[in-house]
Amino acid sequence: MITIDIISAVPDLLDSPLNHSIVKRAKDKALVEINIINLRNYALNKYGQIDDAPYGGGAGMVLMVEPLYNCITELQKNKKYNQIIFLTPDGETYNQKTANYLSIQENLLLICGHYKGIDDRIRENFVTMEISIGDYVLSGGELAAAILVDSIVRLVPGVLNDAESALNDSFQDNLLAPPEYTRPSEFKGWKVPDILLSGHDSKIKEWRFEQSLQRTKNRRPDLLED
Ligand code: 6GU
Repeated sequence: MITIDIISAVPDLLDSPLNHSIVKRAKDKALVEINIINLRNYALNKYGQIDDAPYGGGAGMVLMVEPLYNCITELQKNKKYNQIIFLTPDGETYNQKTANYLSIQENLLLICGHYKGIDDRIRENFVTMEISIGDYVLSGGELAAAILVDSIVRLVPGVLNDAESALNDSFQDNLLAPPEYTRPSEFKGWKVPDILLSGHDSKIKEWRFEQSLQRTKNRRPDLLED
């Protein structure tokens, strides 16, 4: 069982993505536990303050060190985290390899910041991994955290059934997935490739591999260099 705790100042942003589809099913089957911790509960005053203007000036607000410190240390009383991950555009770019690694951990803590960030002392003293989901800026780490959780959960044994198996996913073997079709076999004159209707399993497997390879060469040649 993997437990993922997520610290957020905007927990509502995580609601829908973590309560539908495969992630929901995994939670219902008790294959994963996901806890969302509202940073506001660790606010310093009755106004619910958790952020402040940056020292040295500049626009935007920074999440303060003390609420985060209190929140993290309280969570650490109950659990030893394998990784404490800060979602940030200046982190290491996320990929399937990192998803695979995270999916075999027991306890993960994700920290979502404002786009402007968090007091760096939290990064210096608690954070063990910094992850970005790509070279663009989001308003906060929540949507990135939802993406991490989704990609991790689908890799946890028992979450996907055989038909959905993550082994067929794009990237799992550094190849993009082949094209897929379903009924009808002909629509407006557009035909499904004959081979897929042939019932010849080994030929179909070969065709799919060839398609995967071609797609990867055309679209993502960088994946083949690894
Ligand atoms: Cl993880 N956070 C934010 N705020 N922006 C991002 C990101 C993360 N990854 C890419 N852009």
